[in-house]
Amino acid sequence: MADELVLYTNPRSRGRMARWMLEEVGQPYRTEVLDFGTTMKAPAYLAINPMGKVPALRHGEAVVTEVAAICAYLADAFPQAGLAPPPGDWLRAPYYRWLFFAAGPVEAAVSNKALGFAVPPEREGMMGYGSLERVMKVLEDAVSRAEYLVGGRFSAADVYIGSQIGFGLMFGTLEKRPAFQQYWQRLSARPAYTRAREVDDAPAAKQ
Ligand SMILES: N[C@@H](CCC(=O)N[C@@H](CS)C(=O)NCC(=O)O)C(=O)O
Repeated sequence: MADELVLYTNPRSRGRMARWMLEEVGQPYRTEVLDFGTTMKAPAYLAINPMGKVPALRHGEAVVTEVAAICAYLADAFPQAGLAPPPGDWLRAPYYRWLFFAAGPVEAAVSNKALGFAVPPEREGMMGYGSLERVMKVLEDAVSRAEYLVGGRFSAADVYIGSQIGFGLMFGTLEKRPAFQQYWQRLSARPAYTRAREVDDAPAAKQ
């Protein structure tokens, strides 16, 4: 039997991003829903993710946490889905770049803004993301250049950056720039995204 894929999640979490990626991959998987504060902090789950956060993914013996890492892992584990440039391809460079840019600078800049923190100009040099404005400009340029981020082809980098943009637009933590809205409109029309959203929005997902 093939190694089982298990998504540990809660429908009100970044686990939605990981589910979208799983739907893009198209392999069978099972879901375990955890409750904030109870099962998410219980020893059984802390053995999977000591951060006590979702999502996490188990694939046979392998455990991976952090949404960006889950997206990258799945793309490599199931190359037939065509969601990453193959190792050795030069497109691997922009692919890594946008995945890590979203997990680091974008996530930090948007979270700090949501908490009302702005980097004092004289400290921008020591902050990994510099300033929110700089990050937003780079992100805007990246999603405006072509239909997709890497080599004109949809990849796991689009799932992750697209998810960050989709969440940001939905929760008002991201400025509604036309480039973000157009990119998100394209991505959210994907059948895999719709399937993932329907599963997470179904009443059963909340139990
Ligand atoms: N850096 C993590 C963030 C995970 C995260 O913060 N998950 C939130 C839900 S969106 C969570 O599990 N919060 C519960 C808690 O911290 O107690 C990732 O990318 O997966």
